Amino acid sequence: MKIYEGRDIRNVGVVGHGDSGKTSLTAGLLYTAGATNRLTRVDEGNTITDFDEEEIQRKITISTALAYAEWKKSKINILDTPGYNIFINDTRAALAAAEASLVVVDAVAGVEVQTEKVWSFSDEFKLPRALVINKLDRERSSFERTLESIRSIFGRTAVPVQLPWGAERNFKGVIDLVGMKAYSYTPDGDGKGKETDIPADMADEAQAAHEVLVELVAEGNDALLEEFFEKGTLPVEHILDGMKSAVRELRLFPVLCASAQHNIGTDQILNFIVDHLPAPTDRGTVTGTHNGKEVARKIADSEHVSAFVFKTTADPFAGRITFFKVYSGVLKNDANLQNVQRSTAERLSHIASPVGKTLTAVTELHAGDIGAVAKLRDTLTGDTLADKAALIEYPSVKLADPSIAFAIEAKSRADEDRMGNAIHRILEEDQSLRFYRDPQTKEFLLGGSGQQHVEIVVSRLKKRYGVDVALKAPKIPYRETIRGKADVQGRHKKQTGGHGQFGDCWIRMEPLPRGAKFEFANEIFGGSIPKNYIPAVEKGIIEAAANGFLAGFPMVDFRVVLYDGSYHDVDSSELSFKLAARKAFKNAMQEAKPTLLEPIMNVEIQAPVEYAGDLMGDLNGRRGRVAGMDTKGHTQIIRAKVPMAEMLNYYNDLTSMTQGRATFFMEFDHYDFVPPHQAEKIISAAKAAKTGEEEEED
Ligand SMILES: Nc1nc2c(ncn2[C@@H]2O[C@H](COP(=O)(O)OP(=O)(O)OP(=O)(O)O)[C@@H](O)[C@H]2O)c(=O)[nH]1
Ligand SMILES: [Mg+2]
Repeated sequence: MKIYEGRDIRNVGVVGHGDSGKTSLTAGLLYTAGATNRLTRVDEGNTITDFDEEEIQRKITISTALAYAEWKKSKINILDTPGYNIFINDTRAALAAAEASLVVVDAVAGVEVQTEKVWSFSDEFKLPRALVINKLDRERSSFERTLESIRSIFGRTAVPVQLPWGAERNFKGVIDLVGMKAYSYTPDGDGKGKETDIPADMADEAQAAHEVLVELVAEGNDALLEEFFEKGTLPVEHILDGMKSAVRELRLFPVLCASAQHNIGTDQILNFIVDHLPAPTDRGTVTGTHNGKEVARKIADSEHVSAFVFKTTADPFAGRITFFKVYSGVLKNDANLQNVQRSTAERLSHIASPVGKTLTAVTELHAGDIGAVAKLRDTLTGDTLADKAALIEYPSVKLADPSIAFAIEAKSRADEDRMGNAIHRILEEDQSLRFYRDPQTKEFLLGGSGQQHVEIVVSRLKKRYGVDVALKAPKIPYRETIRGKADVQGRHKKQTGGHGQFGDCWIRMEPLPRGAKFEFANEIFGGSIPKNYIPAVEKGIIEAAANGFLAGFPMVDFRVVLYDGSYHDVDSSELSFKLAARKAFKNAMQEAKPTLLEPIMNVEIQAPVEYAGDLMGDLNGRRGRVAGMDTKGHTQIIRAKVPMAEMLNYYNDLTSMTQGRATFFMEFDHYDFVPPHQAEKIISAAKAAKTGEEEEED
């Protein structure tokens, strides 16, 4: 393929709420630019960017995919990102490689929760952006209503640069408000509009919209503003120039029109991307660190090579594929680079420009371009690859932590043996997953952003690696503690022929604050217990505490003081003192008011404001305590502390309460007392389980 210089490259993230038509729009852009020889469709499972088996089956984008379109002597790298809340982490990670975003809005639904989310990601990366009102062919779609919802949330600097020509079934093209021309399209055609004059019945409307646009373009630029007031309008070249800088300075967010389904408007969008969105080189420099100091690197071919890895995929056949953005220098095929974070050398053989799952080989990639390479050994997402002569480390994007975890159980011994390895490969690909073993419950836990996220891992384990596992709700890691004090003796004495066993200790036990775990103090003076047996007493207490008292949960947050005892010259041993300590522990628990502790989660919910009342009521029923509320646009944010035991099915409940329009995140916060009546149930359930186990063992 042709080699492009940075100034002729555009890296565009196509972002938006789930189902708004990002993948379909990408398909339209690729077809119009001649990158595919027909219009591919999500519903037919043949798009370039939703190529993964799970994506085809579920008809949703799970992970960002890339393809490039060549248009007007430029290379447009399109990042087709996920829109569903549980995969939105991946969208954020992908935007690290973009200079601009195209925010797709469904013309029926208007701005939705994830539209606001991707807007805030674009803010975070300071990306110039345009909005595409898509699905204008659909029944009950409305350009005006959608524009209204856009402007009410993102402000009046979101302004149309096009108007739709026709509506719903009769949507046939767009009116360009800069050049003041109309473009009509053949539905499902080649995406190339036929230029005509603006139809007479739309002339007034177009003129009014033109003036609004021109005024906004002039607003931030004194010279233009003066010219505008003098002449009442601006020449096309000046509008174009003014718009270009207004878009780059985030003063203007142009709104375009499309039907991705029927490939209407796509050539105008490609023109817009090339003409108005910035090239990577326009950004000037990028900042990284070297030896702990901040350094700036020019985005230019003349610099030493450096590249940032923003994505990794793990294909069971092709192996690992690394996606990177060349920030500086010219990356030649077969280059030897240093992985800066891991201090290892990597050879980049067969560098390529990705088109979905296909890798188009290239001889070199210039500063600002995006590329892919297979079979790197140590490199993972977030790493920097750089010329040894000029090392630099770019900051990686920190992803949100998982909001939900399931216990994962291998179906057979063979599955168990292979499970860990396979999961680790999947984790390389998706850094928003977590896999770990709960030290207390001994369960393997898989954390993700939602149930479907974790289910996809299960499905991939089976299809890609032949590993069969089942998901279960995780066990709650309850703990035990005490609320009162005790002062007791523990005595162990056994006489069985030969020499016997004798240990005797006096302890005080008292509660400690939450999180203090365990303290042991020795206050024996005068040798009532010889020094060498004292560690055995401590060990005995620790061992007994690990198995709890009430329901077998580990006991925490208490202090034991050993202050007296007695021993026997012949019969005493470490074992006897350990056993004496265990007895002392049991005796102490009778007095010290043992009680259960449960994990309390920090929960943050984001939902459209109209659900706030229902959500608060529901949290109440889950023993939740609301800690704060906030509104952002149409989104209500609720922060609460809720017992983990009440949150096991929250993902499903929240989805049905809000028709899937809410997201939530939770993390462990602290342990707190279980209310008595809940505690009774937990204790009797634990006892029942224990008897069950013992019977099985018999
Ligand atoms: N009528 C109509 N349907 C469309 C249009 N664009 C997309 N669709 C349909 O909307 C559905 C979702 O389209 P996608 O392209 O998968 O949407 P997406 O934004 O990529 O979805 P996610 O990646 O899952 O967030 C599909 O059934 C498309 O056929 C459009 O312009 N008009
Ligand atoms: Mg998609």
